Amino acid sequence: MTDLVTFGETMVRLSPPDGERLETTDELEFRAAGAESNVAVAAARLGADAAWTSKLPDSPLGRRVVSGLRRHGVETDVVWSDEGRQGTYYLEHGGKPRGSNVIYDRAGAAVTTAETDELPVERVREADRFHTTGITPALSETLEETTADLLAAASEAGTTTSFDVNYRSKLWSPESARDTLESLFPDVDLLLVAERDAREVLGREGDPEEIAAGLADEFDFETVVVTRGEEGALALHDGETYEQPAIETETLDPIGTGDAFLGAFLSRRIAGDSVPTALEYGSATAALKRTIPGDVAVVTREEVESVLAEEGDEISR
Ligand code: KDG
Repeated sequence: MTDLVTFGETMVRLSPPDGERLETTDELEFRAAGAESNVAVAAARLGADAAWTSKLPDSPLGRRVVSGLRRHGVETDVVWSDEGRQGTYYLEHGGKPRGSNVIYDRAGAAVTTAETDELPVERVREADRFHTTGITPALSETLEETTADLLAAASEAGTTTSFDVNYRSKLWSPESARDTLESLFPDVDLLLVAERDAREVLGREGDPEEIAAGLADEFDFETVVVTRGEEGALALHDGETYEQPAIETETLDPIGTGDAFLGAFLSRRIAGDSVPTALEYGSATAALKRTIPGDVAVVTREEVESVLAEEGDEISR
């Protein structure tokens, strides 16, 4: 049995060196990145038996995505396609007052045609956990259906499902996102949502505790995690609320922070730890991720635990 199966698109990320503009750069750094595989990487690196499933073009770029994930210990269960392309995104790193700029070039990606019956549904049904995000159903009508089918299959089989809202304004409007996401929520056990998305996409009001309670009541989630950037995170689980402060970090690359947090959180829940312990691991892994270029948390469990030990020392001093 696989501990965790994640499903979504993994793109090639191309970025000019820090400060350089896309318009004039002569160099592009090459990485593989996708919210769901980022989660699998963090979980695998921290000890979970994690797999990622998707559809990729049978091309050097598709194979590069797979080798990029395997090197972190993620098992890949991929449908290889002769049609469709490798999704790509360009990232121009910014600094104040110029923010980072993301340009998607992912239309027509092979994954957008991924249908349920070509994917490893049995594996999802047999896994301990299944994870996907709000990016996947935004990519095509086919993927909207496939995401719904996989969540339903997992839920029916007793696989614990997690879902990160991960709203991307370059893919859809808040209104269509809300409609689609709310239709998926009945098959989700653990919802992770950034406080801003909860307000601006899901139309929630009140403080983070009220947001989590409102969502848990309406959709019967077992766990709701509200992430709050520098304010940390809050989790509501089985009626109990837990708060986790963020750990101070020097940010080199913030992309993938939420995925690192969730991958670490899931790895500890899979190992049988409590929600507050899983939140601590999530927070330490998220802080470490921000010091590492690229979308994935290239960390070890020892590093995460040493961050937690230092935090413990700070608190008791
Ligand atoms: O959460 C980080 C992701 O946004 C990044 O890795 C790229 O998957 C990605 C996307 O669709 O934006």
